[in-house]
Amino acid sequence: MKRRIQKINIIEFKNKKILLLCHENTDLDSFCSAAIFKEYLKRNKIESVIGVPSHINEQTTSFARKQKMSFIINPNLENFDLILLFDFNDFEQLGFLRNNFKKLLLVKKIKVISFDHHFKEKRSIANGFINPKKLSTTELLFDLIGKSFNKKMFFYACLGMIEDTGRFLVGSKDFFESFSICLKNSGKKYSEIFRITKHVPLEGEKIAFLKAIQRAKIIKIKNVVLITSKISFYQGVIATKLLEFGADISIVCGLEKKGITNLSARAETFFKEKNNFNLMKDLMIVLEKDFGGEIGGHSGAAQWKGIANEKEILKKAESVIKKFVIKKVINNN
Ligand SMILES: [Mn+2]
Repeated sequence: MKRRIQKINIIEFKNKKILLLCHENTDLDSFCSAAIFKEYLKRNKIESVIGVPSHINEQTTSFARKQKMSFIINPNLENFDLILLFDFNDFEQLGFLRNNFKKLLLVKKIKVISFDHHFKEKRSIANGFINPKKLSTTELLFDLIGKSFNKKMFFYACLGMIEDTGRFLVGSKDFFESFSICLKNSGKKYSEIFRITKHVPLEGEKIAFLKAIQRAKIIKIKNVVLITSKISFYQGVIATKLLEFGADISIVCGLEKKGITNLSARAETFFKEKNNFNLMKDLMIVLEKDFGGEIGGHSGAAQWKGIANEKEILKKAESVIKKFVIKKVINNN
């Protein structure tokens, strides 16, 4: 089936009270996407407000401060009649706003549109502009409204693109072409933009990483390297780091507060594309069938969250990967 090319119809945004909502623990991709859209609406003489559920990460806070961009923490949803979601489409990522949001959908006629590059799930909040082939939401916006970008918007787009590719650990021809156009028109040096995306690990993160390394297990299936580890926090960040240690696939699992187990996985781009491997389809959906819970992410980075014994679910994940490799991977060189 050919993908329908979606276009923004600016009339739909006129005379509405618009909230541009970022996901909880807002990162640069989510915030910059909202900022790009705010600028786009402003250029069309439409006012809007950026909101974040409860927490915005340190990097994004300092960026917003330097750019003098205002945003509301925990906005009152009732004040709006059009809510746009940036870089997410899941009730889970609404943080403290979740219950109010759900209630409001039931009692008030409120329109929600999502701009997202994560796989759409059955439980997703809304339709909208969703394309899991895009590596960042800012890249998605560039495709959609790039023709009306100004300097600032090009600059913001670069940030989301660097952030979400783990500083170019993944990429594609289209992606780099778009990035190059954005950089050229941003009026910024590459080094300036790159510096903003630099992630300085917190003390707890460093300790968690060292512990995870101590506990790591290297499993070789044919010539595919799977690295697994167990840790109660920072599973996603650590799984990403493990790819740098030569893993084709990494899985980090741990029991978090309130008895919720989190299993995060990453797949190396070359391996993933060569073998047509997709963490969502080939791993998370299988885990969801056996263990219930909730899954999210895309082909190269995904997570499972729910109630399960960490040993059991990790064992299952390992066996799912083993089966895939034995069946589908011919030669990984
Ligand atoms: Mn993103």
